[in-house]
Order: sequence, then structure tokens, then C-alpha cells
Amino acid sequence: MLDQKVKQTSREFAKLLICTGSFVAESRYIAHSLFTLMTPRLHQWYSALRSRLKVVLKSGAEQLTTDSGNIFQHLEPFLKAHGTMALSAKVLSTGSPLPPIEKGVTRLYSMRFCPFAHRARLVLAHKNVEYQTVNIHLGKKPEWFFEKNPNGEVPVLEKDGRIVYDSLVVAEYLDSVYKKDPLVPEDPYCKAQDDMIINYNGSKFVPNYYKIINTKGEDKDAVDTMMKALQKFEDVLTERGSKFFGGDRPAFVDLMIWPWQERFSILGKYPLVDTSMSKFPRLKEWQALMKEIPAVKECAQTDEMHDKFVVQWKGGDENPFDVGLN
Ligand SMILES: N[C@@H](CCC(=O)N[C@@H](CS)C(=O)NCC(=O)O)C(=O)O
Repeated sequence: MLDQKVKQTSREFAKLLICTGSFVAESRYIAHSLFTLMTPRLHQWYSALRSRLKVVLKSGAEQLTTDSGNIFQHLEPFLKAHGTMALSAKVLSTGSPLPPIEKGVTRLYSMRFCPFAHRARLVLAHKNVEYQTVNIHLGKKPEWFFEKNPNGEVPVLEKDGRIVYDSLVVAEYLDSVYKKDPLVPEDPYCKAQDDMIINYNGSKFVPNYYKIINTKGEDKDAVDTMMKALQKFEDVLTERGSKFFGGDRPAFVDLMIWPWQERFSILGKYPLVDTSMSKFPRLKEWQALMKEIPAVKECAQTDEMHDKFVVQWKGGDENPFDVGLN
């Protein structure tokens, strides 16, 4: 009930975000639900405040308050402390104008279920970078999107007129711009070893993941090749004798192959695909450890959502990209 009230006041909330300069946008960009406007850090803010929220009637209008004042009084100090940006969770499509760009603000053009964009989000989360997200309707792209990336693909990173696209380039660029908690190994030989795994993932795991989806799990060759890829990952972890590909903590390679590992279990609905990981104990352990990494948690979607997206996307839904949003 309270959540319902919160949703009703989302426009007011969004207006406040605009006033505080944290989100420059016009009301047409504002998603209907408060939750769809929230970055993970805004979620933190809301969660901390939630138990103290009350809905009161003031001057005939419902307002959200807490025991120590209007909900929005709490937001400004939070935003000052965290510099958090709101995000447009719902996709922008053909005809949607480009949301105004603010100086000094990092923006990611993305799509909530894109594993390549997932790579960029993982690095941004790992580095604790505040950024705005503009989600793109990949079936009906806004005209201006091709000015950001002539290939018309997400992810695209933009800050102060500097544009970078292609997930691996974006991820490595972010790692070199934000030096804290480095991800790419310093040692060129180690980097080369890791890059070979990332490339192997790209040539063996990724295309077969899509082949399996496109054939509703019936392409046995694709399933076999994917299992071989899992065996290869298992062997690398065994050879390295470490918990993560990067050693005792996740490195660039771990984050770059993770998006498809997160999605792997949704293939379990196809009889030919064994997602139990019983043959790959080290990789299974790695998956469990990865799920506990804060950046992975922050960017994770549930199996249910990944599956819903795939079902709607492959079912020809006009807009599968907003799955799960009101
Ligand atoms: N090589 C690109 C691939 C990115 C990519 O394929 N993104 C998909 C979404 S998951 C996309 O934008 N597709 C739009 C299209 O192909 O029209 C990268 O690594 O960033």
C-alpha cells in the first residue's frame, strides 16, 4: 500500500531530482514508477528511509513524510554526499529526443538485458562511478543514437563530449581512467593470457549461447561446444589453482565473461542443456563466489527476468526491453 503511494508521488520525486540538478530531463522521460527512476544508490537511500515513511494529506494533496520532515528533505543531503544520478529505466525509441547532457556527468547508453552493456555496468559498479543510464529501444533506435555509435549498438559511454563504444574497449577504458582497484593485470603476459580467455568466451561461449536460444535448445552441436567451453574454463581455473580467473580476487577477465555465466542457468529449461555444473566443480564454486561480489550483485538480474526477456524478445514482442518495469 505504501509502495503504491510512493509510486503515485514519483512525478513529484522526479521533479525534485531535476531541481537538485541530479537529473536533467523533461517530464516525458520520467518513468511511471519511482523504482524505475532509481539507481542502486538511490535504492539504498529509499531503503534506509522506508520504514519511517508516512503518507499525509497536506493542502488536499498526498505527500510523503517521515517523522523528521518531508521525504525530499532527506534526499538533497544524500545526493550531495553521493552525487547520485537518476536513470531512465524505460527505453527511449525512435522520435524520443536526446535527454539533455550535463557537463561532468558520465552517461551510459545501455539496455537492461544486454550482456555487453552488463560488462560496462560491472566495471562502473566495481569502480564506484556515479553515472546516468539512458536505455535504448534496440528495435526502434532513436535517430540521435547513431551519432553516439554508428554501429547502433549498446553499450556507449559518454562524458563531456567523449564517446567510447564496444564493451571491451569501454571496460578497459574505464579501468584506465578510474585507477583505483585496477582490474586489468599489469603484467603484459598475464594480460595476454586473460585476453585469450575473453576471446575464447567471445568465439565459443557467446555465439553458442545465442544459437541455443534461437533453436530453443535443439542445436546439439551448439550445446556440445558450449559444454567444451565450460570445460576449458574449468581447466583454466584448475591450472591457475585460484578461486577467480584473476587470482584471489576477481579481475578484468572475471567481469568480462560473467554476463553470459549469469545467464547460463536460464538454458536449463532445454533438455539437452545440463546446467547443474556437476562436471565443473571449480567453475561452480567460482560462479557462487562471483554472485557475492558487490559489483555483480549491484548489476544482477534474476533468472526469471533474464528468461522473461528472452521469451519476449524471441517471441517478437514489440518492446521486450522494458520487461519488469511498470
Ligand atoms: N561488439 C559489441 C556488441 C554489442 C551488441 O551486440 N549489443 C547489442 C545488444 S546486446 C546491440 O546493441 N544490438 C543492436 C543491434 O544490433 O542493432 C560490444 O562488445 O559492445
